[in-house]
Amino acid sequence: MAKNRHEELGLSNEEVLEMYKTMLLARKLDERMWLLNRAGKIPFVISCQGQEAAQVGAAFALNRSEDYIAPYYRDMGVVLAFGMTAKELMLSAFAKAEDPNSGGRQMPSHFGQKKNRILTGSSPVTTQVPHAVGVALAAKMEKKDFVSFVTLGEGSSNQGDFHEGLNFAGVHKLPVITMVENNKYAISVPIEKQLGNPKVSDRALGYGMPGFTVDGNDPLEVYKVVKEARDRAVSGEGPTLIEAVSYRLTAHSSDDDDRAYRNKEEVEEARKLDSIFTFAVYLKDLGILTDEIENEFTNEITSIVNEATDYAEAAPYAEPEEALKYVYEE
Ligand SMILES: Cc1ncc(C[n+]2csc(CCOP(=O)(O)OP(=O)(O)O)c2C)c(N)n1
Ligand SMILES: [Mg+2]
Repeated sequence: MAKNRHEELGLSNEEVLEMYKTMLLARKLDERMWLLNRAGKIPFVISCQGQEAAQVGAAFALNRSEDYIAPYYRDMGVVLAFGMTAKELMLSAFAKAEDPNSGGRQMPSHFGQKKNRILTGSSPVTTQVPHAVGVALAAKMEKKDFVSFVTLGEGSSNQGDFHEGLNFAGVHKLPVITMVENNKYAISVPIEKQLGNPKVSDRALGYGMPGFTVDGNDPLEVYKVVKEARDRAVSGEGPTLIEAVSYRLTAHSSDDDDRAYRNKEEVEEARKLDSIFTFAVYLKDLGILTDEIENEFTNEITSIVNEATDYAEAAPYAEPEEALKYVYEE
């Protein structure tokens, strides 16, 4: 019998099943988006595949009705856990008027949804870091109990915004949790050509905050470290830097061909650690994920993905006259 690790973290069987279901929904939506892209129906995909465990593990450790998040483009698992729906994500993929992220104005995966406290992001990577730090400053000034959570890739952690944001957060002891999703590539550039010190979390020392590197394929490990970071943040102990290590299982985006810079064997090796598979094994070994529940999840998710696709495909585009709406004051 496998060791029950979630009980020690205060997570119920229902909660871990919900985590798994959210990871699976992210994966299945992402897979559908690739098919739609290859069928010429949606213009662009940038995947969460390989990072769902880190995303969902982290999101479940936050207060999903009070905390603010500044996600990056791969964070489908984070935004689903924070209340964005499959239908809303598909509306964005199809760039339809009803897309709550930007009404079809931004590229897909540029998440933003006020009602779920999801900060809108820009295309230049890492700009979300100072934004999230600003939200944490607001929490401190207004003496509120929420925290701000921001994610980025390991390649993006070399941008100036990372240093500026984290140093400011360290100086002012702000309630912000920064999670670097280290998937070992920045487009075609492998990790050894990106980072002088391969351990991103070591940089925390320079900013005066704790830093941790965790297995990004293990949602429970990520949950634990984010939960502890949140506890410190709300008790006034300031920010935390977390690095969740996994692997990018797809090409960088639907416009990239990763066969040009990495071999199939490397990807196949990484697939063995894919959390969609390994977390299911954990839950099955404990008898929590039964065949019956697994079938139920598969059927439910298939119909959610189908309905979201059909709805978004049939939905109208924005009127041309709307193009400049929100750009200038009206
Ligand atoms: C400031 C800036 N420079 C370059 C780009 C082009 N670009 C988009 S994603 C990306 C790679 C980012 O890699 P990483 O931070 O590791 O994130 P990953 O895509 O691997 O999740 C680059 C260079 C950009 N969007 N913004
Ligand atoms: Mg990367």
